[in-house]
Amino acid sequence: MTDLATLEAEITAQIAAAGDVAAIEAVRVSALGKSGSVSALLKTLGAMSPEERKERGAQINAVRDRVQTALAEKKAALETAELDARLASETLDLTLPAPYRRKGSVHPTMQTMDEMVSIFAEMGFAVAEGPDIEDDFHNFTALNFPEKHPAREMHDTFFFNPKETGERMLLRTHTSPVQVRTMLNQKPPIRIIAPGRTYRCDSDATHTPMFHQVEGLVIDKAIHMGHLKWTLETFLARFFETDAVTTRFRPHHFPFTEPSAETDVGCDRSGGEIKIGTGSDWLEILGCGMVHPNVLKACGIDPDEYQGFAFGMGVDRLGMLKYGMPDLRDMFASDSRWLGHYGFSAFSAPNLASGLS
Ligand code: 2NL
Repeated sequence: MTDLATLEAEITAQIAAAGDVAAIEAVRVSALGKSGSVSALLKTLGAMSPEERKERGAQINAVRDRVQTALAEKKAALETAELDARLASETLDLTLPAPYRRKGSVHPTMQTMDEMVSIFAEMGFAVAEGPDIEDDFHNFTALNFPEKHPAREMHDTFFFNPKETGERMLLRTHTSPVQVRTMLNQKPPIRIIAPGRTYRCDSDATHTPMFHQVEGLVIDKAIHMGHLKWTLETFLARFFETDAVTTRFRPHHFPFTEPSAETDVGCDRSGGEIKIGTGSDWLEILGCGMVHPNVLKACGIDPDEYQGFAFGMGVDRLGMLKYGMPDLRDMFASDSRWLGHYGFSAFSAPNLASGLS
């Protein structure tokens, strides 16, 4: 065996014996590094005759190339093995129970919704529900929205891709379609609330793309705005758990009611927080009005025989107000510390007999 063949055999044995990437690097330095064994042989070429150099040079270069290839292959194999070992040792069984589980709680929005439902239920309202995915008729047309109303635009409403018929479904922008469906399906007298999720293309400090509403609808003979005012004042007094609630009705416009009003509650903002039932400030809290005759007609009810009132309020906003949560966006961030702090016990469902909250 020539000295070159012996050297190659030695290096090959070292490569085979290397157990990790660091050992392979050490072999590479000792063979191909600046003062490595193969490099030292290449340095001897200078002293040779041209013919000898040509022959030896080719032999040494061939050894260097084979050593280089062997090093790269072994390194790749070792890296793969190391990764496999890590993957095997770091496996996480996601089906195992978490080491610490926070006790679940009722989200403040749902607590608020339950409170509202229990107050209206005691006042004789039935709860109505409907689909989150609606069509144009139930969400807009039946509610007297003009063809070119801005709420019908892409930038205000989440539309689905059109069906083959060209019809575009949408995510309901209010729970009014639930009331439309009720009017179409049952005869007056009607006394319902429609609690649920609603959706609008809107996201900033005071708006989330999904929010919760409770709407109310009363249809009967000789219903007037006095009934509306009493209903809302009675609700607000019970919701805020004080008899001192004052209200103010400001003229407004909704396509689906005539006349329409926005309702403010009397409050005090002087102490850095909002207190309901005292003070000389006003806070807008809901919208309401007498159901527009066009809406009654679209829902198969004769406006000459029946009248009605309707109202709508934001549940998340009312919950923030009642329970002192300062930022709307925290409501849907799923932060378990926030939920632990503001959440309610699942064993104390609100009812008027034991108190709401
Ligand atoms: C608001 C205002 C409102 C209604 C909702 C309604 C439903 C039918 C007919 C007529 Cl089917 N009206 N709903 C009426 C007035 C106001 O909501 O600011 N909501 C957060």
